Amino acid sequence: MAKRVFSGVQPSGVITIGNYLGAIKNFVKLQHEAECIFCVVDLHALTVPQDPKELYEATLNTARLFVACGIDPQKATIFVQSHVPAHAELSWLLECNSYFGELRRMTQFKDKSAKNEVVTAGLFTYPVLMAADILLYQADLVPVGDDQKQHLELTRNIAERINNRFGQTFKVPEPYIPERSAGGRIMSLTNPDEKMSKSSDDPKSYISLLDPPDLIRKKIRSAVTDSGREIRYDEEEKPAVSNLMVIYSLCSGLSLEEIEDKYKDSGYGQFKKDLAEIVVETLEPIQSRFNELCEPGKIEKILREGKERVEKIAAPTLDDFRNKLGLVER
Ligand code: AQP
Repeated sequence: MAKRVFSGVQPSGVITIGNYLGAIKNFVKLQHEAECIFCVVDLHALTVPQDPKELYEATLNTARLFVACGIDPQKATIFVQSHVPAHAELSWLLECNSYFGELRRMTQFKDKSAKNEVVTAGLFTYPVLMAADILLYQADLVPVGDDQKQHLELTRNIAERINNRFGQTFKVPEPYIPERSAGGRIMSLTNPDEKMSKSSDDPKSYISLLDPPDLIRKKIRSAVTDSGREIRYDEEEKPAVSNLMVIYSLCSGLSLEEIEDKYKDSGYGQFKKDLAEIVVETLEPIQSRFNELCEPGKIEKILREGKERVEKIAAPTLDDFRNKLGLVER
């Protein structure tokens, strides 16, 4: 039987080139090898304050960008998390089988709670909702960026705990995470010690998939570099240039060695100029497909069909777990 793949993206802003290279590019690849389910995880976005109108638009745009990036709705299933109430229900059932201590150790919670004035209970239990998203579909494989490694480990622990207590209930999923040199963690353009994030307050720190060409050129021109002028891949000594090289490599298809060789006699200026053009060329077809998908009703139809498909997959797993917990049939 084909392996099942599940992953999601939060509509907490416009998808960045980090989300694309770290996760979505792999979604596109995996749809040819496995049964794929990709979700716009709007309930996750609610864990930090959102403007309702922006969230609404970002949810539809995230789904449009899935398709624009190459996910084929005939091959893979695309849907919105909140359209399938089973996610929230399973999340509660899993919360009652998760521990305060293990959630307190999650580094994303520590980072985000330090940055946000308002720390919601939802931000704390976020990783359990993520576990529910994955376990509901008995997913074999979860393609994510490396910031989600710890959450995935927690998902596996929760699944194993429940299987041990109640008998086989959930498949224990495997992570699918690229190395850092292959896009697993694209860093901020303004601070190479921080991950690129779509919800950052500083738009210069990220390239969004919908940035117009001139803005992309400007952001890459002003991206921080390291001391010296050598184009060399060295995460320790040259974190900023190494990050730009990963973006260059994944967008152009050239290896890191080929890039080093190509720029052995030039400085950062030429490298950045070329990188900007390569990123513009990579995003141009995505942006034009995105514009086509803005036609009223187009993405909504894809999302309705997706919801109907996944509801059928989710129901038996949720019912089985409800029975095992002793909840009366409905
Ligand atoms: N910088 C990154 N490099 C590589 N992969 C990344 N991902 C996120 N940032 C990078 C991966 O993209 C997928 C979708 O991420 P998400 O929307 O679920 O949330 P996130 O991981 O919290 O991403 P952001 O962009 O930083 O969102 P905000 O700003 O809302 O927190 C995931 O597979 C993620 O690993």
